[in-house]
This record gives sequence, structure tokens and C-alpha cells, in this order.
Amino acid sequence: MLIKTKAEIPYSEITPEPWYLRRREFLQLGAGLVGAVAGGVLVACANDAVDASFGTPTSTEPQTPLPNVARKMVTTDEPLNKFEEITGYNNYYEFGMRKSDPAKYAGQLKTSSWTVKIDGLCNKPGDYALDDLIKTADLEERVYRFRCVEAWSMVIPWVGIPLAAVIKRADPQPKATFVEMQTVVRPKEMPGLAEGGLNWPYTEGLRMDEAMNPLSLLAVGLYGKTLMNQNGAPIRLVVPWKYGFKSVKSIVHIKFVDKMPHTAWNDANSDEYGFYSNVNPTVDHPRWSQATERRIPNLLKNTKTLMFNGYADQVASMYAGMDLRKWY
Ligand SMILES: Nc1nc2c(c(=O)[nH]1)N[C@H]1C(S)=C(S)[C@@H](COP(=O)(O)O)O[C@H]1N2
Ligand SMILES: [Mo]
Repeated sequence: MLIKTKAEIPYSEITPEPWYLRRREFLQLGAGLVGAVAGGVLVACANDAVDASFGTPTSTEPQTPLPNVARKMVTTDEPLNKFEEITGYNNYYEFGMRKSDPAKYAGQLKTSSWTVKIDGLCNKPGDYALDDLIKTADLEERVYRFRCVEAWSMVIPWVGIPLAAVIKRADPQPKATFVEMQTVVRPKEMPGLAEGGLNWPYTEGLRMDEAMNPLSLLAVGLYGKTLMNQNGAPIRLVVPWKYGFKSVKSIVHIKFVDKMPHTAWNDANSDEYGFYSNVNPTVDHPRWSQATERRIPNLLKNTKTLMFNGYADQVASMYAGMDLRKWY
């Protein structure tokens, strides 16, 4: 019964700062009327003041430089976000719901001797050691726009390998039409798990052609070094034409399936978060417009959002003939 309320907690976080104060007053006025449920929302709203500030990046496992980055793909000439922005303003609910929580708490996650299980409808299933897995292809730097469904955005210099290379190595069977991916679950290292809010493990998925698209990246670093935990170390997905929640972090499981997988946000609130989640300025979120975005660190939501986040030339053909309002 409270799932709905929990799914709404991020409401406090999605509102651009110039608006949140007014909304907070509004919620306080309404609190008396709706009782306990509004109480839950108010607790979250009270966090807004804290949330506007960035977390201080911490990590128990220091970043190491990634040598031999073979290629560089730059998809925008907009300025890069600062390292402090990319590592201090995050969504990683396993460490808490505030944007500053992952930077504060994700350092607890142990990312050494990492293994990714690959299974399902493929001919080369197995437990792949990360060091081996990332040798599947040359490391590349990819400067991508990153657009969160909450309408903030950044420009990030990821380092990683094409997801397509890993998929080819696993040799999927013709029946495999979707790829499902999951985040590690470590209750002792992830204080946010106890708060609930989403079905763990955090699960995401792509249709096979989306996963094979050359833009889909398994990122292992940014700014030339290994990822910090708050960004999903040691390996996370980046799909630049989709909203940020598709980019599942700290991946331990990749599974080839023949049905559209359940996904964490769709399970939490299917009216608001669909499977496809393509960035689309003409299809608004039920509670806010997607036509514009707030480019971190700006306070105003005054940057125009581009169809498929600016990657239409590379990806639009995959959705030809689909009703993108229905398949949001
Ligand atoms: N496991 C896990 N992965 C996750 C999330 C999460 O809460 N848990 N949040 C998603 C959301 S909503 C966004 S916007 C991006 C944020 O990535 P960043 O913090 O590296 O910018 O991570 C995505 N991946
Ligand atoms: Mo997001």
C-alpha cells in the first residue's frame, strides 16, 4: 500500500530548485488533509535543502588510471561537467534516495574481484571475471549527453567497451530478444536497501537491437580513471538516448531472455516509467514536462531537450512505426 508513496518520494528531488519551495509550502498546507501519507512526503521534502548540495565524493577503493584507451568518440561540443558534479550528484537508491547519499555512502561497496554472471539464452554462459570481460574489446572514451528522467542532465566523458562486444562473446541464441541486467545486492554494504522503495536487485533491460547498437556502452571509468562507486563501479550500463534510469550500476548479472523483462522503475510505478524510456521532449512525464532540462550545475530548467537526447540519427530507425507515446 505504501509502495505508491515511496515511489513518490523522489518527487521532492525532481523539482527544479526555484520551484521546490513553493511546492513544499503547498504540501505543508495539504498535509492536514491527507494525514499519514502526506507525512511521508513531507519527510522527503524536508530533505530538499540538503539535497540541493552536492555530496563529497568518498571511496574506499581509489580510482586507478585506465591505460590504453584506444579510441575517442565525442558526440557533443557542449562543455563537460566537472568531475565533482558527476561524482557528487547521483542516483543510486541502494545507498539512499538523496542525490548526495551515493557520494557519502557508496564507498562501503567492495568492488574488487568482481564477477559478472552471463546466462539465459546464449551458447557461452559463465561467470566472467571483470578483468577478463573488459578485455573483450578495446577501451574507448565516449563523451555523451546524459539525461535523467527527472529532467536534469550532464555531459560525461565515460570510458568503457561496447555492450555489443560482450553480447557477441556470449553468443546469444536466436530466441534471445531482450537482455536483462542486474545490480549487486549487498545489504551490509548498501544502507539504502533497508529503506525499500524499489524491488531489489535493481533490474533493467534492453531489446536486443538496442543492446547491439554501437552507442550502448558498458562503462568502467570516467575522466580516464576507473569509476567511483557512486557512479556504478566497477561496471555499469550507459545508453545515451534513454533516460538515466536505464543505466543499471554495479552489474553482476546479464541474462538473455525471450520476453520483455520487468524493470525496477516500471515495477514501482508503471504509469510513469516505461520499458523503453527513450528521451522524448514531446512525451511528458505525468508530473512534469520533458521538453526542457536543467543542465547541472544550472538551477533553471532552460536547456531544450532533444529527441532521443540528440542521438536520433543513430537510433530513430529502431523505433520506426512504433507509437512512442504508448511505448514510453
Ligand atoms: N543500481 C542502480 N542503478 C541505477 C540507479 C539506482 O538507483 N540503482 N539509478 C538510475 C538513475 S535514476 C540514474 S539518473 C543514473 C544516475 O547515474 P549517475 O549517478 O552515474 O549520474 O543511474 C541509474 N542506475
Ligand atoms: Mo534518473
